[in-house]
Amino acid sequence: MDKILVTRPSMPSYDEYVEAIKPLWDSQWLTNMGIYHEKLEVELKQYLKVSNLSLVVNGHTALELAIKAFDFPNGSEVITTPFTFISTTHAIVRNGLKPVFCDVKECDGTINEDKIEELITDQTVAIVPVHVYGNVCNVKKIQKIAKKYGLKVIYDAAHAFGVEYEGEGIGNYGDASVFSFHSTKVFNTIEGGAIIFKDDVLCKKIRKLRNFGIQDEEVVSELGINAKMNEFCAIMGLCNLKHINEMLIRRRAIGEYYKEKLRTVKGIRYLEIGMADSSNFAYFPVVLTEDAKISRDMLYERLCENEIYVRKYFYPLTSEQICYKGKYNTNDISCAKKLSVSVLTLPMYERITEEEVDKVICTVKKYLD
Ligand code: T4K
Repeated sequence: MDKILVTRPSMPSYDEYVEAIKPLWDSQWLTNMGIYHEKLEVELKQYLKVSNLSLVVNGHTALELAIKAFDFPNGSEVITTPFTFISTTHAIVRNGLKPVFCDVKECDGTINEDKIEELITDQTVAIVPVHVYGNVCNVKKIQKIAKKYGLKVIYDAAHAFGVEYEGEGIGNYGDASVFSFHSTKVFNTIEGGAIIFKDDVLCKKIRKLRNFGIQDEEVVSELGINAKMNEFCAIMGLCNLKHINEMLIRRRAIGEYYKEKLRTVKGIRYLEIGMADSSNFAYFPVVLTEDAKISRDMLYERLCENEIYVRKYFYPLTSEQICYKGKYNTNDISCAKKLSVSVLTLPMYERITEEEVDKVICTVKKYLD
């Protein structure tokens, strides 16, 4: 058996992809909002149940541009979570803004909505929560707070592809939501991302921002960048989207199998899915509790020795990374700290075999039981 990685990309068959990209050779139209790019935007809008969607080159750029579109004054404060991939914090800082780290909830890893208000100052302009692992934040309460204080909400929905709340696509929440379509995500375009805005004016603006700020052949009205998705990536997305429902069903089956087989193991707990109607099983995080026989780091090492390359998503907290440590606020983020030293994400992707899942389960049991 080969080594088992935390994830592998979802891919169509080789023949399906090759067949799909053939027309590109004849058309010689490879990027700059080609027909496949436009088709993918239409199909994703339908699938994600959102009224607008702008594709970009990756999830990070999606978040950075979404924040940029609001033109917040330099140095303004943005309340966010440290329990996330570094991209979330980088996107805030790279926009010249100051991250204010808020604690998360132990039950699901999302921002603790009851701790947001105490962090608001007259410098606060926005909240950037993360639907971490596809677990949905308390979107209702966050909206209420934002309305009360006149703040913008930009959701990092990188993990939340296909997730809904009360039957509505999760991308509809906040003033903006961004998705990642990186190879390691539930749905991928190799590299890619998307931005959804509530406001039509911002939606038009983002379309310029992703293309150097170009308005027309002779007019540049924004300080934009090149964030355009190319046609090869768009076609990968179109192929993957055809199979997305089977992929999600398979992920669910693996997740449920893990839970069933690990049910009796002492020392692990699962995160709740927050406000989500159901999980997309983007990741399979397990949290080691105090009665676990060995520590998270020891289990990580034992699994690696057995060629099972799980990951400590998300450790260290972004606020603890060298580039940020000691630079920003010192709020109480004890739940985030605790979670980040006790979580492990087990291998989860639709092509993992039963034999491989059984090997992961047996190995976890061997060290925890
Ligand atoms: N916000 C959040 C909350 C995010 O989690 C992310 C990205 C973003 C924003 C930014 O979105 P993007 O700009 O990336 O679209 C991976 C992903 O690269 C990253 O997209 C993701 N979050 C993060 C959580 O995970 P690494 O550094 O852990 O990736 P890497 O290369 O170690 O790969 C992980 C596993 O996947 C390995 O076991 C190998 C396997 N793999 C990876 C690739 C790229 C494959 O089998 N095939 C592949 O092509 O960041």
